[in-house]
Amino acid sequence: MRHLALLLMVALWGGRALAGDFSVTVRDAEGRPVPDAVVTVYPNGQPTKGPIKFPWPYRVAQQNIQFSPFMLVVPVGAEVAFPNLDKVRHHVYSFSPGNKFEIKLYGHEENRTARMNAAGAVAIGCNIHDQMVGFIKVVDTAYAGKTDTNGAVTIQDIPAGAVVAKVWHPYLRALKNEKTLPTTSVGVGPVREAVSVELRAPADHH
Ligand SMILES: [Cu+2]
Repeated sequence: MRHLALLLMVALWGGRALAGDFSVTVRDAEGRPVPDAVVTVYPNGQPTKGPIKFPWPYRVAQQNIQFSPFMLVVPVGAEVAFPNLDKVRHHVYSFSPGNKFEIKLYGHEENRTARMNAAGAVAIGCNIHDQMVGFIKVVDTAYAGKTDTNGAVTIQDIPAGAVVAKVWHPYLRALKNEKTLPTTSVGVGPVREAVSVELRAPADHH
């Protein structure tokens, strides 16, 4: 029976690379879904060699005196656009190591960008509006995504085999706000994991 199952698997997957999906659900200590948690998966524990491209836009708009989205995942080297959709002026900056930048934005200027040079977390703020808070997670793996409003994310087509998987959230109570997930391998089928994290209250950044 085992041999038959294996033969069937080989037959089904013959001719294409073995890969699997990895779904993660993140909840806080009270069981509430945690959106905007970033899951990164490293096949064999290694960063991706060569260019990484995600299907979503590398863009953080300012709209209604807020950053939209609150959390953006981009690969190392990405040019991130910062369109100002408000009628007021914004002055967007980051002091995060490796990714410091500062841009003065006037209404509806669509073409201002900043390059994210280093993997890591980038906290962004506005010099004019203290309440504006956002984050860019710069990653060095092609297998990454952020949780939706249900706290769920699926990373697709990860090469089958050993992986190191991590979850990061700016308010996660852990070293570097990051936690390694128990999952250590993905296969030809889907792998699911539910993780519980402890969050601290957002920092008062005045
Ligand atoms: Cu502003």
